[in-house]
Amino acid sequence: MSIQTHYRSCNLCEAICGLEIQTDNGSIVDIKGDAQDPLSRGHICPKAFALKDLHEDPDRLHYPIRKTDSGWQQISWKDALDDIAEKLCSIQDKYGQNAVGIYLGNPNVHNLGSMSLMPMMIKSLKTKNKFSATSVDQLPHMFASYFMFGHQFLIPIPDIDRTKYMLILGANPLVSNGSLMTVPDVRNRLKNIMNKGGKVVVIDPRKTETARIASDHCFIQPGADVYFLLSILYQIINVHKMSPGRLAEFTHNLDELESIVKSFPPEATAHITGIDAETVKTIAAEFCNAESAVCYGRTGVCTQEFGGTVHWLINVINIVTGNFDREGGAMFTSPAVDILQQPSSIGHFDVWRSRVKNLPEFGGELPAVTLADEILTDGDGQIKAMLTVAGNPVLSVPNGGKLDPALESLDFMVSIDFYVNETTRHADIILPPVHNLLTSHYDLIFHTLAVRNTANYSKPLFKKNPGSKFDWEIYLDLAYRISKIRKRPINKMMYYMSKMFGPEWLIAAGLKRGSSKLSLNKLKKNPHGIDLGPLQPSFPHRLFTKDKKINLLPKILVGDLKRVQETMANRPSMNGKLTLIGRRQLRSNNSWMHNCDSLMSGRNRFNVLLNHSDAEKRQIQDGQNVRVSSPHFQFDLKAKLTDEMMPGVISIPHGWGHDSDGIQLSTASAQPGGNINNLASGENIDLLTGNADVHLRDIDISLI
Ligand SMILES: Nc1nc2c(c(=O)[nH]1)N[C@H]1C(S)=C(S)[C@@H](COP(=O)(O)OP(=O)(O)OC[C@H]3O[C@@H](n4cnc5c(=O)[nH]c(N)nc54)[C@H](O)[C@@H]3O)O[C@H]1N2
Ligand SMILES: Nc1nc2c(c(=O)[nH]1)N[C@H]1C(S)=C(S)[C@@H](COP(=O)(O)OP(=O)(O)OC[C@H]3O[C@@H](n4cnc5c(=O)[nH]c(N)nc54)[C@H](O)[C@@H]3O)O[C@H]1N2
Ligand code: SF4
Ligand SMILES: [Mo]
Repeated sequence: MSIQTHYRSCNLCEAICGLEIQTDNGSIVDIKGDAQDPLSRGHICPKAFALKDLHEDPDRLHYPIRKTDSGWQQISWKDALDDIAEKLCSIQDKYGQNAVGIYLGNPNVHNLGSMSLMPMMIKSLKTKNKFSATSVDQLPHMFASYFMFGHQFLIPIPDIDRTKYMLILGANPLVSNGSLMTVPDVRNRLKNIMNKGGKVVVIDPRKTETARIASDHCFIQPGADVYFLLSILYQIINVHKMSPGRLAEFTHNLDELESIVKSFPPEATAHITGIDAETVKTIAAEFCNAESAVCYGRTGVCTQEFGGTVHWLINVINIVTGNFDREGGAMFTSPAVDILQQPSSIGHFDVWRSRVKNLPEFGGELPAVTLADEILTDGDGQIKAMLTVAGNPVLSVPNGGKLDPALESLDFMVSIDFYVNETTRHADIILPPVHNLLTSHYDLIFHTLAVRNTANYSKPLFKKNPGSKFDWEIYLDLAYRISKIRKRPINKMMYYMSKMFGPEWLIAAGLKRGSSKLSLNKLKKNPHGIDLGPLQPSFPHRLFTKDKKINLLPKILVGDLKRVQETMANRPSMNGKLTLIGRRQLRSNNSWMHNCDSLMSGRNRFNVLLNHSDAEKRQIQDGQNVRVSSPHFQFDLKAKLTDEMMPGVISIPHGWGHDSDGIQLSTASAQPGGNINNLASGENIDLLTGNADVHLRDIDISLI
């Protein structure tokens, strides 16, 4: 035995937990939490151990494959890359630049190579048809930050370790391990708020794992958060008075708020939200009276009809109560490598629109819900070829049922992914990079979104085989080939330095420019990571607005209240239908990691949660097989009766539906489930931001 111990941060989810991994001669023997990691303090979840399954998975791809009449065939990297560059360019020559579409999936934001060097490849294609998981996820946060603080990534983070009152809407950090709030060990961090005499209040149509440990929980009608928040704000302004403190000096339009909220007293919104006026008044009072407080919302309040406006209101509540940019409130990180300093990262909105549905771009991306339209609708600018990187939009975007055949109809498709999944199976060529443990890692994104400033560099656990490639090598190789065909100059310094040193030289340069003055060498010598302390007040200096002031009432956001009011007056009746919301599970990661034995073993967790009263009306009993249907699709699964669901609302996890041939489902214990995004029409979006609204309001459920 020659056991070696390695330390690295896990980059499967946003918590970036420190791992202590033991290997013996190339095999992983043990994975546990690194107790000395200053952020995660030894915490891990079951997915960390599944890194071993990922490493050993016989279904994971190791070399490029091409689809042929007799199935997938291995090809050389050179042939694959030459062919892809040539095909993408010739399709653009024939049909125009925008004929190549791009979809970027979630794991890219967890991947150093993608965050630093993928832009070279993307830019070389010069297409406006770019899509990503952002518009099925956090776009509303970015939208609100862009318009209020002048930068799409200047995202407020709850100062969870010091707050006395945390109001959580549409997030379940106990299962997700936190999002746009890198917060490993969140269970203990939340418990600490309560142990210190503070409160945690959860607003969610489901009494979630987080709600169960919180001080209080209120059910809310899916999509009604905007009304709840307007009523909270009404109370703050009319009863408790605004107390922005030092923020008043650099916040525009504070005095105009009162007229904006005047039509939303708690009595006027209770029938829509399902939260009675007294409860709203109590929450507003508690929030205002707490020594410090923070309101935080996440995917449940992003992927809905008014996601953008909800996130604006959350910021407004934190600002006008003085719980912004101060201890215990919503704060901002000072990351050792500050991606916000790149001028190109600031963002933009509505510089161009999608061809078919005329939807605005944000930050250079169009709403993912309209990707299928852009492929299927004939005409100038139609997408004829696709490049997907680390994504599975067939399962993750409403409506997957339309996207699936759409991808099959393309002239050419290439996917960069180490699995054949429901999306990549449509590709002509799949390029697999090496997986997480074989790469070095510095988390450019999640240090920027963390509840504490830390910095952590991870060395690769194993050396990759000479015949395999890092993600960033694939990006550089494709960018080089495409630029050569196009006779366009490539950024030589970026290309050659990166070819030679990988993305690490960019991290070294970023650290040097950063305020903490760390060096890559120092990080390498500190494998547990370096603590840079709690979040510090940084406004107005950190603001990116030209006048260094907070734009409290951006016209575009205030303007959306018209839609809010119209919808309030014309809520459609449910006609006996149910509303379907999604749910995440600890042993699952969106649509992937379902091939990991250690996660999939045990009972089948793919079920529909419904309230006893809804079950009784339909004569459904616990554990029975039921059919869930919408006008677009249906599938069968087991019913679990529970009072954790709000009456009229049911919950099914997303990311499932692995029922096609030849995909990553060799594991005997794997649970195929059904694709909830197939139930969607793909028409539901937040009209302001273009983010997907994943709530489905036309759902039937019946015994089979
Ligand atoms: N109904 C409903 N739909 C949702 C959601 C919901 O709550 N409800 N949530 C949405 C959210 S928040 C998100 S983020 C999206 C996720 O949606 P996507 O990003 O489209 O899908 P993932 O399941 O994350 O896709 C992961 C793919 O990336 C590959 N992969 C993993 N790591 C790497 C890597 O390092 N390099 C490469 N090249 N490939 C890699 C995996 O093999 C897998 O095929 O789903 C969204 N869809
Ligand atoms: N184990 C695990 N961890 C993950 C992931 C995973 O798939 N598995 N995915 C990762 C990704 S990509 C992301 S983006 C994060 C997401 O992180 P979170 O946002 O914390 O995750 P969710 O569990 O989707 O929490 C959303 C909550 O919103 C509630 N909700 C739904 N609709 C509404 C509504 O209209 N109003 C309100 N108030 N609540 C609503 C749901 O019931 C749910 O409890 O998690 C990340 N972490
Ligand atoms: S919580 Fe996230 S980062 Fe931590 S071990 Fe689990 S998957 Fe990895
Ligand atoms: Mo996400």
